[in-house]
Amino acid sequence: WSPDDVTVIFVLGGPGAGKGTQCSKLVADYGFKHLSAGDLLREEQDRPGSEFGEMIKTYIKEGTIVPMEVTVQLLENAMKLAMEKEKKTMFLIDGFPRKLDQAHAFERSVVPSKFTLFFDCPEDVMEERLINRGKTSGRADDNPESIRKRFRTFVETSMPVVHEFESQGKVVKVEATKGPDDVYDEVKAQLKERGV
Ligand code: UP5
Ligand code: MG
Repeated sequence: WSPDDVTVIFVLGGPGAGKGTQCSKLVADYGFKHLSAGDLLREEQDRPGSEFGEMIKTYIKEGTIVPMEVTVQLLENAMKLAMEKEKKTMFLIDGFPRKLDQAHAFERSVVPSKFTLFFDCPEDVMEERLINRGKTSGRADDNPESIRKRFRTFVETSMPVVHEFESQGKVVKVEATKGPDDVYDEVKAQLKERGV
């Protein structure tokens, strides 16, 4: 496949900002293929025989970033599969890139992003959402200690990615504090402005 034939939109925002929620809505209305890096890593972690399972488990619990080779490969495989089997060309890459090295590697070796949809949300709001979800999610990182670590990684490691894309004029920022439908209305308006 050729990079000219695919459109990639990165979806970033802090833990619990609502990336997954908004991506599901976008899939229903626009036919994007939604690929969550976190979901792909959790699947790989649980895949019998995976040589990375234990490592991924540790990184996720500690809220740190899994070495990029693993994540980029999982994303690339999933993209190829979606192109071949589902004839998809439009991708929402959710929760990635969250470190500068990943951003550079992906845009160099896979495809440059069209832009980044960035969900801006205060920590206290995100924390409440995650604690709530933790009651039923079964996610190993939805506990107060892991949440604190995820917030720290987001500020220290992932925000520099957002700032770099911002300096290239490639960030579409959406305020993510209101309810899911209000946030989505703004997403749709912003995408329209960008010709999507
Ligand atoms: N909710 C959502 N929107 C709401 C709204 N507007 N109003 C009220 N409630 C709202 O939402 C979270 C919760 O809030 C849900 O209960 C939802 O109903 C509610 P969700 O849409 O799931 O938010 P999201 O931003 O997707 O939160 P998530 O927890 O998935 O974000 P993370 O970025 O922390 O998780 P992710 O799965 O992307 O990554 C997990 C870990 O994987 C990372 O910490 C890291 O260790 C690892 N990772 C890597 O190492 N490398 C990568 O490239 C990616 C991940
Ligand atoms: Mg998510």
